[in-house]
Amino acid sequence: MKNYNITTLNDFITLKQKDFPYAKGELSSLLTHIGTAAKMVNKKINKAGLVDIIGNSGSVNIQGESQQKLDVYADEVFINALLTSGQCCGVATEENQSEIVFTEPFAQKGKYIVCTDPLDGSSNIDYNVSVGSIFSIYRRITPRGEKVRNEDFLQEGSKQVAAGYIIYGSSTMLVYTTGNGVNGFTLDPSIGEFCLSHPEIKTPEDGRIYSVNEGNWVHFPPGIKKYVKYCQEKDAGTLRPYTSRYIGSLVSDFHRNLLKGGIFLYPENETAPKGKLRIVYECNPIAFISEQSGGAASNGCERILSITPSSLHQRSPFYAGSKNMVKKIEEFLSL
Ligand code: P6P
Repeated sequence: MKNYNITTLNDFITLKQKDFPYAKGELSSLLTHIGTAAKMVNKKINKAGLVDIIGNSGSVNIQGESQQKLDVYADEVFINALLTSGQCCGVATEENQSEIVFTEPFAQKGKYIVCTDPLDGSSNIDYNVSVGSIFSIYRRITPRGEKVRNEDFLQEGSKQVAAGYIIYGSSTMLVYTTGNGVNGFTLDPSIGEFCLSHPEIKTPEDGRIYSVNEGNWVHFPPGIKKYVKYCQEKDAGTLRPYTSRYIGSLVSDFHRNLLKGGIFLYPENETAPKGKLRIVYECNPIAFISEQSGGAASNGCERILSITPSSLHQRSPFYAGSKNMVKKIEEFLSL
């Protein structure tokens, strides 16, 4: 008898809920709704180019970046799914200046807040380059039943209860952690389910890939210039010279390195003096995944998850991936 044992995302979420004796299914319900939103966004992305959904929407987000139509769509889909779950009392997203405060009484009772980049790398969509959605979940710190407040979204990254991303690539995958390891699910379009395909992902402690936009070379800090040169030198005793791989889409670059081993770098530079990536909905969730898979994530001198952000869209230099490669960057930056 052929073994058809498929573990869907919802099966897995329910199964893993048993790891938390006090769990009442609230986080499970929230994660399930995120999975549904991911399927809806995936459906639209797969049609991009065939229907009038690519291109920019003519509006700009709070970053001053022109919003792609899919950015706006993804933002609306995730916000609506989080509201509908009844477990989330508010959302911080890349597309909105301030946090979205849910005013519906059922939502204000929600135990969790979510920070999300609903469609990261969206400038790549028109050229059919993989993009992703990123999410980060915290328990609220303000009393349930009240309106969520800004401080709920500015917690230290180590307080995350769950984090994950969806990568809309050659296949669509959802990768997430609740603090007990990292698991990956691949969408089977024929049954419309995310199915467990990458159980207990462990990232190699060393890798042969470095991912950085070398076009910013002139602006790199001296320690990063030295590290990139170090990656390119031949050294029989190590894996060097490394291979350079950079897609310009955080989720895609990080996901490849997570599975194969490698390091992603986004240093500060002249155009982005504090770095480009945002702590709350890019660095923290990716850092949580990285650490939970045995990797590391740093701003060059401290653990990303130890930072307490002071604003929703605060940026940071960001180095994430194989543990020994992150350590090496910190060494070069300390010289
Ligand atoms: P650059 C996409 O716009 C993004 O936010 C990340 O997905 C990606 O890693 C980075 O910016 C790419 O930035 O400056 O190299 O184009």
